[in-house]
Amino acid sequence: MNNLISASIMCADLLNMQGSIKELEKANVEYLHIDIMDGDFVPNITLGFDLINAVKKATDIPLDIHMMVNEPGRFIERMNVDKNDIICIHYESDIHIHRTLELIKNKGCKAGLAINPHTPVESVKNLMDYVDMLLVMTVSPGFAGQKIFKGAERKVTEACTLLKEWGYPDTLVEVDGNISPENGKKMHRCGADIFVLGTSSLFLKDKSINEAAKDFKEILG
Ligand code: S6P
Ligand code: MG
Repeated sequence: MNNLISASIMCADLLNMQGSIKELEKANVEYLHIDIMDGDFVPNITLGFDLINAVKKATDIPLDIHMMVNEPGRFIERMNVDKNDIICIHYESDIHIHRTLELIKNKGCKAGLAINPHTPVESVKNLMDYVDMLLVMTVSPGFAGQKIFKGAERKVTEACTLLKEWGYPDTLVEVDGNISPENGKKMHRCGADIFVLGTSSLFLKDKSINEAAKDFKEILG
């Protein structure tokens, strides 16, 4: 169990991305979470590949790229990443998911696999040899500012238990969606390692990023 913060930059000040990244560096967040959406796999369109590559040049914070696109294998080559970065694809988005995970591993970075709230954890068992991080979505993907789904605690607990049972105790478990300090604490108790923070806890009107990140880590203990 870790307490790593992945800052969701679609929730940052998009007109001042450089300033936001500087603040996130000062706050010592462990990852920058970059949401890529195609308007097809999810009903929204957000950040793109040119932004990923520009952010990569601007900071040493590792990237945590969350691909919410159909057939993500088409885009893996477009991304400039290194061994500390994660490219995460959705189980539901690709018929040839094993081949796409291999493509990601061949780039030399870490491979992440995400599952939607309705996808059983058991579905990913045969893929875990190719996966460094399992992202358990705690909302349906597509938008910031949603409410955590009711089965989230049970599902994250199940994911952490099954990974150990299957022989993958070092595979990281990430949670994404409405991770407020209160929900973060619950997810931490369930065994999650990486916490995607957006409008619920890091990008707030009444607190700086630095203060919000510090408060979140303190709450996890
Ligand atoms: C949503 C996306 C997420 C959001 C994050 C926002 O589909 O994958 O990464 O950016 O959940 O956080 P919050 O606290 O607004 O839910
Ligand atoms: Mg995300």
